[in-house]
Parts: sequence; C-alpha cells; structure tokens
Amino acid sequence: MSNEIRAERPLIVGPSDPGAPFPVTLEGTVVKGYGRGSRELGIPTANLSEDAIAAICSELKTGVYYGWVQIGEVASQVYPMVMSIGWNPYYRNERRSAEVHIIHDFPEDFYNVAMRVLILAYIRPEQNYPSLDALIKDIHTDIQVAKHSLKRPKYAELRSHKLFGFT
Ligand code: ADP
Ligand code: RBF
Ligand code: MG
Repeated sequence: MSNEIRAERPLIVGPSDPGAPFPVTLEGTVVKGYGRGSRELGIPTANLSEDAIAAICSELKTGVYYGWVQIGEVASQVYPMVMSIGWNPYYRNERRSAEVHIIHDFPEDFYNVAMRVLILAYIRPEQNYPSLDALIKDIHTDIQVAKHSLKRPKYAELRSHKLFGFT
C-alpha cells in the first residue's frame, strides 16, 4: 500500500509507561545541518553534534521518536519534540544524523547552544516517500502523535526529569 493512500495513523503511540530502553538521554550542541532545507518545509530541525549522535548509536535503531527537549540554560523551558535518527547519505553512510523538531515557535535561530533531549518512545521507521508532500504529511502526523502521547501521566511527569536541571 502506498503511503499516500495509507489509512490514518493512531495518535497515541507507545506503552502507557515508557519501557526499556527509555528514557534515553542525549546531550549535545545544535550544529548546522546539511542544507536539506527543513525550514523551507516549515519543519526546521535542530541537528545534534557528532558526539551526541555517537552516544545513541549503540542504544537506538534508526527511526522517528518523540520526547522532551531543552535548549540553552538548564532549568529553562522544556518543550515537546519529534526527532529523526537516520543515516546521512552525505556522510559516507558511516554515521547517523539526529535532528530534532521542537514543537514550539521560536522568534530566531539558535546554533552552538546546548540541547538536552529525553527520548521516550519510538514512533515509526524512516521511510522513502513518493513525494515531498507525503513526507511532510507524515511528519505533521508525527507531531500530533507526540503531542497526544506526551499528555499521558507517565510521559508528562518526565518533563521535569533531572536531565533538565530541576531538583
Ligand atoms: P539546518 O540544516 O542548519 O539544520 P534547518 O532548516 O533544519 O537548518 O533549521 C534548523 C534551525 O532552525 C535550528 O538549528 C534552529 O536554529 C532553528 N529553529 C527555529 N525553530 C526551530 C524549531 N521549532 N525546531 C528546531 N529548530 C528550530
Ligand atoms: N526523512 C526521510 O527520508 N524519511 C522519513 O521517514 C523521515 N521522517 C522524519 C520525521 C521527523 C519527525 C523529522 C523531524 C524528520 C524526518 N525526516 C525523514 C527527515 C527529513 O527528511 C529532514 O528533516 C529533511 O532534511 C527535510 O528536508
Ligand atoms: Mg536541520
């Protein structure tokens, strides 16, 4: 079945309580991406630095995940996020890239700032799409999945995880 005619996806994904290996924590820096133009699609993605990507390689398979994220200062605002972990074809296929779309409107860009990511559940594998529209549509569904799934108590309470500097 093609992605374009696929039935609607469920908006709650993942168990009621995050199970092993979650939560997976990631700390890195926001770096320049590879000019694939996520922003032009209306879905900017903050790309994580190499050191952070290396740290999750052994823990998680490639795919799309949701959770919470904080940028800059510790104990600052924590936002919902969706992220894609995948092979970057421009990088000799040796390493994965990890890009985080923060579900919040920011007035300006932020690069070279700290980013702390708490990954809580797997949504779906990375896919190839027949069109860019189909990719964008699926990412919008991922965003809805994250928003709905994170409202559940066991996920909502992790917004104040110690990773984010709350005591
Ligand atoms: P790049 O190729 O450099 O990753 P993108 O087009 O993916 O560029 O845009 C990502 C940049 O946009 C981030 O590094 C960040 O500075 C900025 N940005 C603004 N709003 C967001 C958001 N909601 N989520 C992620 N990044 C955002
Ligand atoms: N790229 C793909 O090729 N296949 C995917 O299934 C895919 N899923 C994504 C899901 C999310 C939540 C995000 C933020 C990105 C995803 N991407 C995927 C990456 C996307 O292609 C990337 O952000 C771009 O470079 C857009 O131009
Ligand atoms: Mg990006």
